[in-house]
Amino acid sequence: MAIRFVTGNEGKVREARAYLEGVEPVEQLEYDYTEVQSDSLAAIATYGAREAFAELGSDEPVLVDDGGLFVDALGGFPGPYSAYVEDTVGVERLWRLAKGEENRRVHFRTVLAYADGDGTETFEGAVAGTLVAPRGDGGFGYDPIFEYNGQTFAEMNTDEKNAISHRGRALAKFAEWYAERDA
Ligand code: ITT
Repeated sequence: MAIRFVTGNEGKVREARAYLEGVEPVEQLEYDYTEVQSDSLAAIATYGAREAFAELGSDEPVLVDDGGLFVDALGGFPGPYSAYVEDTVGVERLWRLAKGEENRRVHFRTVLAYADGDGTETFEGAVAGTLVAPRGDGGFGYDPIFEYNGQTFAEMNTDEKNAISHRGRALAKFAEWYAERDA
């Protein structure tokens, strides 16, 4: 049964599709679920997945992905507000804001929430990197300013990014759980 990935972000879908190839087909579905205000990504994703599954009808499971970029020197900013900051401040200006800091450590975190008729499960993934001046044309969002092992995420192809990224790690946990559940 296809999994409906509820998101307006095609980059997330591309990565999930590549990772889950051979496991389940992934369809993008745009539905504006309620994003509750919370510091907990798991709470935001769980609420969204439950609501989407209930409202959309059909038995097909849904997946919601909520996450963001956490800059250590800025107390974790923009964190859960990453989408808003990307739209307002922008990636280049976030870099300029943080580049004066001595500590350039950053994290990407994400929580995938999966909902079907049996309930909701969450899977978390995180990766640490270094904030750098923008490089690369691939990926999406903050990828050009996130460096891991000398390469920005925007300089990697989808499979290379999936092998180490926050989303790849969350998808790995999901795929393992999904396979065991079906067994
Ligand atoms: P949906 O809510 O519709 O899924 P969104 O892009 O608004 O799409 P979020 O609310 O989860 O997603 O916001 C996450 C923010 O963090 C957003 O600005 C993304 O571009 C960024 N982000 C998330 N994962 C990323 C990744 O792997 N690489 C670069 N930026 C990422």
